[in-house]
Amino acid sequence: MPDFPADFRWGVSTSAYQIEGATTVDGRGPSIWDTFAREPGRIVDGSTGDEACDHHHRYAEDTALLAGLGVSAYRFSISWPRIQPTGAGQALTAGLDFYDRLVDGLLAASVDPVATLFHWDLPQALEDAGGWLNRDTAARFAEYADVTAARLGDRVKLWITLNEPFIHMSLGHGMGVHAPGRVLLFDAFPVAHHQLLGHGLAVAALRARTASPVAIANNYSPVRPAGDSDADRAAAAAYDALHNRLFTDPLLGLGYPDAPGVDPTVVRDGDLDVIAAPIDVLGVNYYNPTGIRAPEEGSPLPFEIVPLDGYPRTAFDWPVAPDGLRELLLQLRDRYGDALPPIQVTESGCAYDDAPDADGRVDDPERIAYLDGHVRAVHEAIGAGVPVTGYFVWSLLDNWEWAEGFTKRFGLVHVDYPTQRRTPKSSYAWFRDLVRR
Ligand code: IFM
Repeated sequence: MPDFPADFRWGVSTSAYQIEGATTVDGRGPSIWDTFAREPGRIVDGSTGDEACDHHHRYAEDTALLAGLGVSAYRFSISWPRIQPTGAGQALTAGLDFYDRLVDGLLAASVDPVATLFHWDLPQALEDAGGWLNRDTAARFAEYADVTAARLGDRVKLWITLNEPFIHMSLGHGMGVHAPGRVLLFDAFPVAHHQLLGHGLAVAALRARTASPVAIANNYSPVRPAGDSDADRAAAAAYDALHNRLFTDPLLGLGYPDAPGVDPTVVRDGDLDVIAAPIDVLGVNYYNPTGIRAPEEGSPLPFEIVPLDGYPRTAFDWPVAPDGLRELLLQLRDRYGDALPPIQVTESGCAYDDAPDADGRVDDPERIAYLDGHVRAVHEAIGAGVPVTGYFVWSLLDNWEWAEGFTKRFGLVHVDYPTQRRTPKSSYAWFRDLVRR
């Protein structure tokens, strides 16, 4: 492996609903994922995040795993309904206490706490009032950012406002396969705008409470047209605008791109200035490129997603394409030039059907190959002049993978859910050695 700058940030990521469990302790309110997971047929194995990895009780053991890994940063998310059970009003001391203990434990282990404020677990009470379709949710989000940073702002080293607002809009509100399960197709645009407005308002709230840098974590997927026809290229451009530009152009001061569904009547005077408040870091979550062709006649979508041939595949059937990460990083630099802040790859990882062998060891050579390829792609992008300053593996632990329940394992650490026993996989040792070097 080639050398990285000495101050390069190596980390791992998780999110609250996927690992914490303890969904009814200390006054936590229900989130949209508690509700959605209980609806028959929503989650492939019928599970919920009620227990997940029981991290709320086992955070000290998990902090020891982070210390053993030697990472310089840990990206976790804060559960909004743990802090404000109905998404408004006074913060719950007990909810904040949990993150306070976690943050102090991380600092004692020399691991920088990186906190995401919204990783999809909206308080159910806000959803009942319209959720992200309701402009007021943006103001509520800023209030939550304020009360959270009032308690943790002196110790969190990087704040991330939203995780993957594109996925929350498209899977949660466009296609209905994630919470809250709405099927609005392109009428989901207000969800995009109100998340971005909430981000901008939260940036201001965070700036008032902390000197730590502020970021957003977007999901990106470089787009490959299936063929050379004008129709395929137009379809690829439409998908690219939706997935890769809708949540980045306005952040970097360019306003909304010409993407399907963009509705200027939702955007009020001054909103775009709020959204374009400078950020210190752009978080980039990358898993795979997307193949696109022109849609069949009569399709409600202006594109069709097609499998990309010629790549190995993960247990999620996602293509393993490290070249896509390099391409994406170069594309961001070429697209945004001087407006592009330093990038940290805030998620990168893969699911495989990892299981302990007869000796209890979990060997995951595919994950090592995956990570090796993606880390090298980052190195090449840095060599080409892209300002990348960090790389976080998704994920520390096998965890509750949303609509896939417990069926997809992304961790460097295997979790046996019935016993909650943690077993570091061979990729954990590989990543530890990389970080040490
Ligand atoms: O598990 C998710 C995470 O919550 C958001 N980014 C993608 C991961 C893998 O699907």
